[in-house]
Amino acid sequence: MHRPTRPAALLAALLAALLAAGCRTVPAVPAAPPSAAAAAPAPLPPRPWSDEVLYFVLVDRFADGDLSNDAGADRAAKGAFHGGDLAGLLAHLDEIASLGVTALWVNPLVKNIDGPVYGAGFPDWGYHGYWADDLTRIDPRFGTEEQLRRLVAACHARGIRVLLDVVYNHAGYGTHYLTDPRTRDWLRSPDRGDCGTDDLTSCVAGLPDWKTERPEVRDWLLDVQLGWARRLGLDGFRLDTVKHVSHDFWKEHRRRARAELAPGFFLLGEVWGGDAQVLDPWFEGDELDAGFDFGFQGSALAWVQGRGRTVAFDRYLASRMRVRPGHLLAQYLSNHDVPGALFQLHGDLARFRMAAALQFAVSGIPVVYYGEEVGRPGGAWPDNRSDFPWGERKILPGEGRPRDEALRAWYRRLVAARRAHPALSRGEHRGIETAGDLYVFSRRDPASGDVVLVALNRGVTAAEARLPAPAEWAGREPEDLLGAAAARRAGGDLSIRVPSLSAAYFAVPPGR
Ligand SMILES: [Ca+2]
Ligand SMILES: [Ca+2]
Repeated sequence: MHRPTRPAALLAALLAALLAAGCRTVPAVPAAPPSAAAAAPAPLPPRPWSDEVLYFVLVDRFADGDLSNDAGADRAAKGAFHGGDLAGLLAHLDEIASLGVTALWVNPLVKNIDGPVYGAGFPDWGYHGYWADDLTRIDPRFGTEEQLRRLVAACHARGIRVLLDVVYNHAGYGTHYLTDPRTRDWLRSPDRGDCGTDDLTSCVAGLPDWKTERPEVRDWLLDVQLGWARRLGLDGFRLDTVKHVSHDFWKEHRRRARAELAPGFFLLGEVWGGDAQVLDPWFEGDELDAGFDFGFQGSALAWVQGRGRTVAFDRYLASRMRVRPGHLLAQYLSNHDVPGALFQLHGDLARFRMAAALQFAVSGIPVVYYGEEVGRPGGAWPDNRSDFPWGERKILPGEGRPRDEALRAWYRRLVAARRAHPALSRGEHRGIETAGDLYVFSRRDPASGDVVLVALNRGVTAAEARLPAPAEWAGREPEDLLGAAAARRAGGDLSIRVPSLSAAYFAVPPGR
């Protein structure tokens, strides 16, 4: 197990500085390594997060740009490091940027535990970054702090914001923090038998649980993580295991993030089982800006497969609009903790494309999980974390894995439509056709006058309908932004035809 050593002089200097600043508590361990000389990348101008399209990448599984940090990597082992790193992500950032996404979420990048654990029945390593062993440095298997800073700068240069995944709740299995005399009393662990039985004090998945209720632990964790954000110019955090840390902690976290970073520093939290109602306690106290919508994947996949009545699905989508004002849901079709959508659909690309069209046509932040836009098969854990498919391109670790360029073009179209039409991101939702397999709803943004009619046909034959044309279209002819369906005016009405198992976004160009 790695044990960091730090110069005594640095410790002394930090202590002196803290005492001089009149700190109430003296941390037992330094909050941060010596600050690097490079300035944080310049921030992007503010823009509403409701309009962002977020891309989530597991760095180890994307692109290997530095073979020299691959010691111990084994691409044939599902639970091992595969060699992907910040250098690879930086070198191939345009693979992501050219989709049109506007924000990037990267997994935790701090130093993780060195060896594997065997609880899953196979050697399982911290390639995902959620098993921290040293919060004060970047895992060399991922790269360096300077590379992460360069990544943030490269993203900002492309207008892309960066969210770093941060875990405040727990450390990695067997972390050195359990034995370090400075921190050993700061954690609960199963080995000691002192894990609690409630959400806050239990040891999630047997992981050592930080005693975040102790001010010195809380302050040190906040010092370390907010320090990363400040030095790297991050735009926000994706927060792990939110329900396992107290509301008091999250309120202090928010207060300090605003005071020390930026008023708009964005906080997207993982509250397991989250939806508009479940997340509200964290929104009510303004602890988070946004939370993942755990209901969307199942609801959308069920509907495209013909399960459940359309009117009930429409009620569900309408209920998503009742999120507390100023806060957002984030909807995903796949992530690292659930079986992916394409896998759940048994590879049915037509229904997968419909589900993706739904994801980009509802309020909240659409989250694309790396590779699903090119048909990465995914699967149940751990196959849901397989290598990014690069096809014929000579990029490890996913070189040679097949990819679906037509599906990628579909995603580019969805992202472009979403970015061009504020109604898709901010509009009001209203069900129009909700009786059968043809489902039509409108998204209407009063501020811009933009209206999009979203039509999906889950039936096995083409469907037709006659609908009132939105008044905002003022006699102009709509087109299907997705290219498959047809609409024509018939007096004040609109006659639409949607092919079987397809989706359409009907709109007129905005701002005319
Ligand atoms: Ca590497
Ligand atoms: Ca906890």
